[in-house]
Amino acid sequence: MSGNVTFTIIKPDAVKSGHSGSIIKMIEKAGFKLLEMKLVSLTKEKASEFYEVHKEKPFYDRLCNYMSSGPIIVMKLSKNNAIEDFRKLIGSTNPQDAAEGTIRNLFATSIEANAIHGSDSDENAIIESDFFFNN
Ligand code: IDP
Ligand code: MG
Repeated sequence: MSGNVTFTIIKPDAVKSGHSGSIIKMIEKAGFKLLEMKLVSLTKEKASEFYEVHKEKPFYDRLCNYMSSGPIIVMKLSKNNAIEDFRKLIGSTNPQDAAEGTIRNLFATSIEANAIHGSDSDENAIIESDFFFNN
């Protein structure tokens, strides 16, 4: 059982293609409450900072270019068992492996442009939401 808070990003591909409303609707329908929300654009530097844990990965540079390629919507959400339930709602990183009806299954176009981010631990949910909302 995880805690009550998670953090999410509707990524540039999903905002660009007009899927933000449908995604937010799915999030609310799944029982998550919006604690904070805003539309922002990341510089490549800010994107690199956010994804610093992946800096050794071969896809890091492309990922940072992609995440700074257009506006994103960041949200802090609450629900019991938030981390686990949200990861279930979004589906696997690679949309080809994402379960039927998950957000990535419906809206992701590739393993990189996969529509949405979800925190992977209680600790990271706080670090990631503070990155956008507490400074
Ligand atoms: P997650 O978002 O499901 O937690 P992570 O492994 O934390 O997946 O990767 C962070 C993000 O980096 C992914 O959501 C995706 O946008 C991108 N990414 C992950 N693996 C690859 C890859 O093999 N090629 C290109 N981009 C990737
Ligand atoms: Mg991750």
